[in-house]
Order: sequence, then structure tokens, then C-alpha cells
Amino acid sequence: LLAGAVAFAPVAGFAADLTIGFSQIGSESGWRAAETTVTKQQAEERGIDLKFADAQQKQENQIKAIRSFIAQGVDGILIAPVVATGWDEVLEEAKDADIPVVLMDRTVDAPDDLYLTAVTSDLVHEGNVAGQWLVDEVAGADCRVVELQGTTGSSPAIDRKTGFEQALEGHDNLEIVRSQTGDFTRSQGKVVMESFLKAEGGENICALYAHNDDMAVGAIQAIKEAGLKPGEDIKIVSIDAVPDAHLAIANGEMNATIELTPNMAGPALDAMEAYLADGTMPPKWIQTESKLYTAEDDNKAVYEMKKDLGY
Ligand code: GZL
Repeated sequence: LLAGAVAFAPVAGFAADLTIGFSQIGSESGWRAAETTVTKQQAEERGIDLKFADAQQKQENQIKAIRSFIAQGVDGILIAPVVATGWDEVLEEAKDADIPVVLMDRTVDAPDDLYLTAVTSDLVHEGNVAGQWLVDEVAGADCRVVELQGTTGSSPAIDRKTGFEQALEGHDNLEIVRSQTGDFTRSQGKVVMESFLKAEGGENICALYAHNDDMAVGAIQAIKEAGLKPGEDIKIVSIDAVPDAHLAIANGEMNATIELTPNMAGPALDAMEAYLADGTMPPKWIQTESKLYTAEDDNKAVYEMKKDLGY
């Protein structure tokens, strides 16, 4: 009996035989690349066989990948959903196949019994912090603001806009005069910032709020090419705190960024493993922390610490 019991004792780290599908959006930003790196590291450490699918930012590719994972009979599925709508049907299919789904870094407008949990930051709070930083920075002076939005219809683009506008309520000296999506990419951030500069006149723009650092870095290029000083002539506040943002702040070309951890997979896989091991139900939202970085921080040191993390 003893020998038998020993033979069936669960192996250390239950995940030794788990197969997990990961439907990743793409590699639109440095932050996304870091999330992919960390997720693969986390799976490796846990002995999980990770099936990785890059959707090139197309929802239909994510849905195809999820259907393929279901057909393969994976134990669980991670999804970073590019947009918030259009997931009900495929999530129902995963539920019907008894395959738990964990959402990473973005959430969906779907009944929450269709996913185990969502691991995200408080995206509205990030917008609040960015807006409050700008309110304090201009200290009552008139300021015409331009906004580079994230991917249209994504939960970060919706919530970061909402949070920023909330912070500006009651401060009529601040006005958002242009707001357009740059799709979270450097190239689009630059192109859209060029159009803002042309339409408004660089001297009439006081600040830029970018929903992520990659668009802010693209915009910095456009501001320089327009003969203006980013971080001085145009204040810049953004989100992610990727290494290049810390470098830009250290160089005085950017003013503030709000940190988003690339390690969503740690909490996501913890929840997935616990559920698969014994049915433990996690909360529907596992929140990751946000931290504001400004020129007062030692951005050079933070850059050195982050530069080899796979951004
Ligand atoms: C936010 C995440 C965003 C990052 C961007 O949780 O979904 O997607 O802020 C990335 O860099 O494109």
C-alpha cells in the first residue's frame, strides 16, 4: 500500500504535466514583448508546456488560436484580449470543453462566468494618476492637451481615457484639444503626433498624454523634428515604464510614466494551477500594482535594472 501511495503522490509542482495555450496579441510595444518573455519564463520554471500564438493584433487570429487550443485539449488557456468585445462565443466553447480561461493585462465585456479570472492593473486608476500628475504640474496655468489613445476598443484605451478625463474634471485650465488612437505603437504614435503638431501648431500644445510609452517615444521623435523640446515645450506623461521611458525621463525628454508590471503570468498561472489542482476559485479580478515615476526618481538606475528583462 505504502509503495502504491508513494507512486501516486503528486509530483513536486503539480504543473509538471500541464499544457497551457497562450493567445498573445502581438508585439506592438516593448511592454508586450516583455510580457511574452516573462510568460515563457514562468511556464518554463513551472514545467508547463506552453503553446504560444501571436495574433499580430488581430482578434480573428486570437479566436482561431483559442479554437485550436480547445481542439488540442489543452488544460488551460491564457488570453490577452486585443479588444473588449466579441469573445462570448469562443469563451462559451472553452467553457463547454471544461477548459479554464485566464485573461491577462486587458479584460473583456463578457459574463464573468466565462473566465476564471482577469489579471490586470487598475486601468482607470492609471489614467487618474496621469491626469493628476498633469494637474499638479501645470498648477493652474492654461494647458492645451493632446492625447494618443491605445488600440480602439481595448479595455486599456477605454479606461485610461476615462481615468484621465476624471482627473481633469473641475480644472478648466486644462483642455484636451486632440485625441486619436496611435494603436499602442511607436510608428503610429509618431505619425499621429505629427498630425497634431500640424493641426494645432506646436507652440499651442502644452502637454501630451500617451496611453503607453511606445507611442510617447514615437511622439518625442515628431516633437524634435518639429524643432521643439519634448519634456520642456511639451510636457509628456505616459504609462508602462519601459526602459526607454526611464531613459527619456533621465534625459529630460519625458516627464512621467506609470509602471505596469510585465509579470501578469505569475498570478495568472498561480490561479490556473490552483484551480486545476483542486478547483480553487480565484477572485474575478487579480489587480497588479501601479507606480508613478518622475524626474525625481533615479531613472538611470531603474533603466539599468529593467534593460535586460526582455522588453
Ligand atoms: C495594458 C496593456 C497595454 C500596454 C501597452 O494593460 O494591455 O498593451 O500598456 C500594450 O504597451 O500594447
